[in-house]
Amino acid sequence: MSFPTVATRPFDDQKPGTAGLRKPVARFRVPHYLENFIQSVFDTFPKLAGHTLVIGGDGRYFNREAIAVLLRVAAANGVRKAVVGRDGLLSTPAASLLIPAVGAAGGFILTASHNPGGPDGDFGIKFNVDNGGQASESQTDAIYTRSLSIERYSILPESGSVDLGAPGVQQLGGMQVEIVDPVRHYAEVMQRCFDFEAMGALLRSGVFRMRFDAMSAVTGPYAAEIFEHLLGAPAGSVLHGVPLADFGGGHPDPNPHDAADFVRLFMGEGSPDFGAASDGDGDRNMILGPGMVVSPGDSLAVMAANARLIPGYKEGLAGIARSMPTSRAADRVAAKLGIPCYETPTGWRFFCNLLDAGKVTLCGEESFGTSSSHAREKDGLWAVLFWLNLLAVRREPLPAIMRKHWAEYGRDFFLREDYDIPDAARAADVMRRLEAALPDLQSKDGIASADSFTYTDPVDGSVSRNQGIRVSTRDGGRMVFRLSGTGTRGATLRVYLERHEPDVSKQGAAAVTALASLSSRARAIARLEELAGITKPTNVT
Ligand code: VG1
Ligand code: CO
Repeated sequence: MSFPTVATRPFDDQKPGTAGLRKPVARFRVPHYLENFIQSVFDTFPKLAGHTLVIGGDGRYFNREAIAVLLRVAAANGVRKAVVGRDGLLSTPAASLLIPAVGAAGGFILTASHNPGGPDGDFGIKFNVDNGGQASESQTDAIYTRSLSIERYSILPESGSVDLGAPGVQQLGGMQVEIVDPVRHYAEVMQRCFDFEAMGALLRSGVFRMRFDAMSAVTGPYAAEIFEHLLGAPAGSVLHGVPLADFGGGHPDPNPHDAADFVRLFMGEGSPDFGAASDGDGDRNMILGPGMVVSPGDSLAVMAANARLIPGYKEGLAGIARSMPTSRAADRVAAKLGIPCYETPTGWRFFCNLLDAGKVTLCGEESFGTSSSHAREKDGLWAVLFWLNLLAVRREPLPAIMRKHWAEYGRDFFLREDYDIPDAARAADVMRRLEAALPDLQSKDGIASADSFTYTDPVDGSVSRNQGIRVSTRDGGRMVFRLSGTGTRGATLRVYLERHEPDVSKQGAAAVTALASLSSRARAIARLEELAGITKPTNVT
């Protein structure tokens, strides 16, 4: 069969970053831009023809228009069937779970995650393969290479259209389009992982109050169904539960800076017992209790230490993996359990080989992302349910669980400092000079080691270089420097700080206080004031 093709010219900026291609909406609106990228994926993965694809997004501005184009290009490339979330919605973890469940050869997830949405905001698209995980680095490199030489794409004429709000099967050219409930399959998987009876009893007990902030992004309908409907939490437990195209003007990143109002709810009298927030596409989670935000590394460590209490993990863990900038709290738990702990570059795709090979059960990232072998993406609501299940079994307040954990393993104070540097070339220069200074740094007083992180995948042997600069101090501190790969304007230097504190009497300090001297040391090492005129972080989370 032959399909209508359109002549085009390559764009030179379609290299996917940490998680897919992200650009301002205006860039995606340039004629042929979106079509070129999608066709580059089909050209790189010719086996998609004749198979099923999963499609959905975080509901941000331009989601529906992009899905309409994607469906027309998919149909013209011979895709047999597209399974699409109703109204074009699917959280990243829900899409990831649906891909293998429906036997799809892959899926497109339309999201720029935590980046702001709206006509002046960002849009994004990522391609996931048949196991539900993001395309690997070598695969995204191949897509990018293809995008640099593309001369035509296939697309059905404009007249073909699909009603995204109508559940059931429709036809687009030779392709079937099935519109599915975005929540149902996801909720079923969660019911297999966790003890819904115990969690429901806790939420309905009247003595336990939970608040979940969906940040006006995609998790609203998932949280309402799971917490309020299936588990019986009182109505109003879910805040900002309606997905909005511009996230209500907010920045849907669950961290103490972007979710400051929500965090304040927990910092005084009358705090809820448990809180959580999720990001734009539902793959991240921030966990809170009275008076505290659980750091990403601590969350992973506590999950690992308590995994056997949770039905889906009662057999124990094969291993743990954490991204390199994530604090080393999980390493201590792994050592005690006698299981391996792997250190990978930032970006969830680096966990997938380890998960597929059965080497790890839990994974965690430095930006409030956690998940397990149940999926090939990070999974925000899964992590919230893990904690809720834990609280329902241990019947102890969250702060008590944290204090006991620190008493046993020591506390790993952790912070991420973001430095926005409007001139991307200058930011690259800061990193280049830092790298050049490594040999000098290694011999400096108080420095235990300093290197640029290279990752060799233990499963397929692939090597990923320049994944961030690590500097460890002799007193148990660590600083990590890397450039953000998800921003669309200027550059952001991320500096991750951590320090292990075994002394229980000092574990109650605020992380900003405990890490203050490491913070100024990091600025000096990167010569931020001298090279970029920067004296303090843009924000700290
Ligand atoms: C950020 C986070 C990283 C995460 C990535 C994608 O990347 O720091 O941990 O994997 O976003 O997550 P970067 O390169 O800006 O630091 V998501 O929730 O945006 O899909
Ligand atoms: Co996300």
